[in-house]
Amino acid sequence: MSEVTQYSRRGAVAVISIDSPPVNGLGHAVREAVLRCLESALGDDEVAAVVIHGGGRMFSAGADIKEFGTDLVLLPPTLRDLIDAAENAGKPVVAAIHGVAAGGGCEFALGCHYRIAAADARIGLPEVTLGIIPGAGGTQRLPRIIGVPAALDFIVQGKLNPAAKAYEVGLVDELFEGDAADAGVAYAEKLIAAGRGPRRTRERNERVEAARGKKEIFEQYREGSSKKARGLEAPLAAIESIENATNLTFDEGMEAEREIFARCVASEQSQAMRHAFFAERQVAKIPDVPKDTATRDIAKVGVVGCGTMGQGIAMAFANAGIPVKVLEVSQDALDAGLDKIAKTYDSSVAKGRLSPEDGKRFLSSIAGTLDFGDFADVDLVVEAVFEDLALKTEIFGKLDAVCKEGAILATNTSTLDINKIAATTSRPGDVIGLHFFSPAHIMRLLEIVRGDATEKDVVATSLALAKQLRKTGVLVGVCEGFVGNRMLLPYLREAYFVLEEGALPQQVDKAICDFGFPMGPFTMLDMAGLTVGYLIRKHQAATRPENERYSDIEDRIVEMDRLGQKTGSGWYKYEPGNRTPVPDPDIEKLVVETSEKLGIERREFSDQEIIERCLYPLVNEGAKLLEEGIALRSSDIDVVWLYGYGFPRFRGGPMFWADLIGTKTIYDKLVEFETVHGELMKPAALLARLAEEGKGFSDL
Ligand code: 3H9
Repeated sequence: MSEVTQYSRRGAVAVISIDSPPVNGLGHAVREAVLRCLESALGDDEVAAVVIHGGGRMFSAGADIKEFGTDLVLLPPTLRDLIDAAENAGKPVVAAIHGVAAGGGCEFALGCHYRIAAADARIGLPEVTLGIIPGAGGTQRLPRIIGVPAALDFIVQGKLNPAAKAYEVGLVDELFEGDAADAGVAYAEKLIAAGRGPRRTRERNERVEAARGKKEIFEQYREGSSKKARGLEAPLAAIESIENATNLTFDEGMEAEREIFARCVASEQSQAMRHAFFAERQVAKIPDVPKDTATRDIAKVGVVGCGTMGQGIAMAFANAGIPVKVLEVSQDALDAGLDKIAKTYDSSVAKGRLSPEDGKRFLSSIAGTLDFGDFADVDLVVEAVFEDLALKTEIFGKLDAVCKEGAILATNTSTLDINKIAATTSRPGDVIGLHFFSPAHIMRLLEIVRGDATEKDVVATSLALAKQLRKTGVLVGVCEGFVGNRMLLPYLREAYFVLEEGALPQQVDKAICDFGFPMGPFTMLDMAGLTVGYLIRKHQAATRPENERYSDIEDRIVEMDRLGQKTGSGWYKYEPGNRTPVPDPDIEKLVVETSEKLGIERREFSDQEIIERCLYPLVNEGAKLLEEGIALRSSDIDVVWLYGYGFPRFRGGPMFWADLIGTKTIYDKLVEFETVHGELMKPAALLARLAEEGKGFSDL
């Protein structure tokens, strides 16, 4: 017994409970305590079998990720020492899994002689999602238990699998309902009665031998993985280690796994992915809004506007089991919007992404209305109409008049000043921005925009709501474009300038894609449609300094009625029914003519230069957002870009990536850019300070 374990005896069965909330991570103190319990059990003549289970919510979430990169990982007993001790035990050891057994937690169970799992448990080796491979024998033991093809699926996909699946492939021996310790003891008693002894995974060679020399299994898997997990090192490293299990002895395979794990854990990709893991958990922690802040109940929701955004928002709520009323100004507009929603569900059902029952249920929880009076009983309204301040304030006036006291009034504006909107109501404390990203029922990011007067419980409710909608909510302050779109602006601006100076859209897109984004800026623009950007630029023209450089190429494309994918052409052209962008000689001509008109001599661009030109100004804008307090933390900015804009996870987000490159390198380059391209490239004061102090954004 210790602070992190409980030890008890039930007849001839010793029960070890791992008791280290919140997730029973196998940090050094836990490993040491569990090993001590195990030694006690094995040294006790009255004990005939041992059960290991997790106290609290789960068996174990695996190694303590915070220990990576510190000496604690290698401080004995290591996780491998602990697992070896269980496997080498002379009495049967049973792992009784409930909740989650992930990573090292699952590996611990694989080293036990028998495994049973609660029917609703989830089991897996998600290490690749952290840029590493299972490093405590998972790549050697799992294929010995479930065979090579299934082990490849488990380890390379890195998912937490339902217990039923784990049972089906033979990872667990039995499923149970109810308490894990009770089930473990009952199972152990059955083993004792049947005279079953230890069953050591390391000795079960049959299934790995079956795959010996069969290179094709692995080649095929590598090919698939390079396509699906473009640019990622860990899946390939995991395949290498599993292949070793088939060709080497257990001990040799373990040694090779240790080396591959060490290589992965030290890689920039793993550092970045571990950063992302903690960043997305940190994001919900708001210094002045404590975790126990009471939240408001959100049981019924209203959405104003049934255009593309309104439809997606309505579906996001419906999919989370929250009934929605959607308001439009005319019956025609309402019918068209609801019809589109029905079609979207039909298409998800047809593609097998949604069961017909769910499709029906979700659709039936969305009702239409033309009457603001129908919002009298809703707990939250999200306004999702066109970006026009006068229109929005008019709507908020109506909402203010009809909505019940305590209802949250949210706007989905992506550019407008929420404080101005709030000020026109009698309840500015209830007003907040909920900035969804299109398609709103799919995209994970939700920017939660806190106005000057927004109440803390409205912030807390919005963060909880994001979770309920299975989204990642990031709290940001009021400014034009908030965090995401404000940083998008310099990124796109430089992409246009680079065209004027010599590159072509397909070259810029390829460079950005090779960097790891799912698509480059021009493909993205075509997909999103060019109209909104056009209108925003026209709106901004009034405040743009006269001598500021401005690229009008995209305006001219819009004026040619090329509005993006939906019209069959934009920056690229598209074959009917095909979303693949095809480079268009007409656009190349337009680009070259623009350079001529501007008197710019076109030149070659390397991919590296494109990355620096487009992404350094994006980081610089991030620095300004931190200076202004619009973003709380640099890691919040990373989360916005990971979830809203496809910034490659293996680079951790723009601010983490900037730290890896070095703030000094980025600052120096921006200074150089400023001398050539002018004021727009001027480094932020914060970036200058960090560069001078030799610090990164994560030091803030
Ligand atoms: C590994 O095992 C390597 C081995 O192969 C080899 C070693 C040699 N470590 O997610 P939650 C924290 S690699 C440290 O909100 P949920 C988390 O940050 C590991 N901390 O709960 C949060 O902290 P805070 C492989 C961890 O119920 C708190 O616990 N394992 C770890 O929504 C609650 O977490 C994985 O990749 C950890 N391993 O989800 C599994 N796990 O409260 C990683 C969590 O301060 N974990 N924390 O913000 C998960 O996927 C989820 O936590 C889990 C529970 C699904 C288990």
